[in-house]
Amino acid sequence: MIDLYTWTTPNGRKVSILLEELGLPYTAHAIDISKGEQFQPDFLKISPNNRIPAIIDRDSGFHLMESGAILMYFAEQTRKLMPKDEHPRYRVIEWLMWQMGGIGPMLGQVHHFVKYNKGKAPYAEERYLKEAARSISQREALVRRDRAQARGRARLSRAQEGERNPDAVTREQVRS
Ligand SMILES: N[C@@H](CCC(=O)N[C@@H](CS)C(=O)NCC(=O)O)C(=O)O
Repeated sequence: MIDLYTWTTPNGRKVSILLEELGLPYTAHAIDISKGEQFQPDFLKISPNNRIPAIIDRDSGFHLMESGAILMYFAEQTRKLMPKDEHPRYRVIEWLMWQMGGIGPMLGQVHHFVKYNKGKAPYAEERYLKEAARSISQREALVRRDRAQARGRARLSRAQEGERNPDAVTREQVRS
């Protein structure tokens, strides 16, 4: 059984989505960060950086903070969503690092300066809006790259299958 300490924010939802996707049973505990519950001594024992999300894996007693580390922990534990082969595995890690260190924090800053800042900070608003927009268009380019690579791999494996078993694969299938 897993205890998930979380709140209704993007970093919290990342872990809920993963646990649902993997079908793992868990109990969610609300840590209301708008009321400062992230500073409660019991929560700080599992998340010393006073941030949600955090988990306790009750089977082993192991606790973990940082959404990216939690995603990797359950993906590796269940052997799902994390490929074993080196290159596809690092492609997954590349996307995860890009989310954790790139677009995630940028969108967080946009939210902070554009929505929550009571004053006005034109320099910060422009900087983070620009960087968030750049990251989103970069994402489109990365998706196109990964799709092209996946098509290339599929074409290669159809060609190899064609060599092994010429009757099974047509020339059109290999080219498509
Ligand atoms: N890098 C951390 C960031 C976590 C984070 O920023 N959590 C925010 C909510 S999304 C939080 O707990 N904020 C409470 C605070 O700043 O005191 C992760 O990915 O888990």
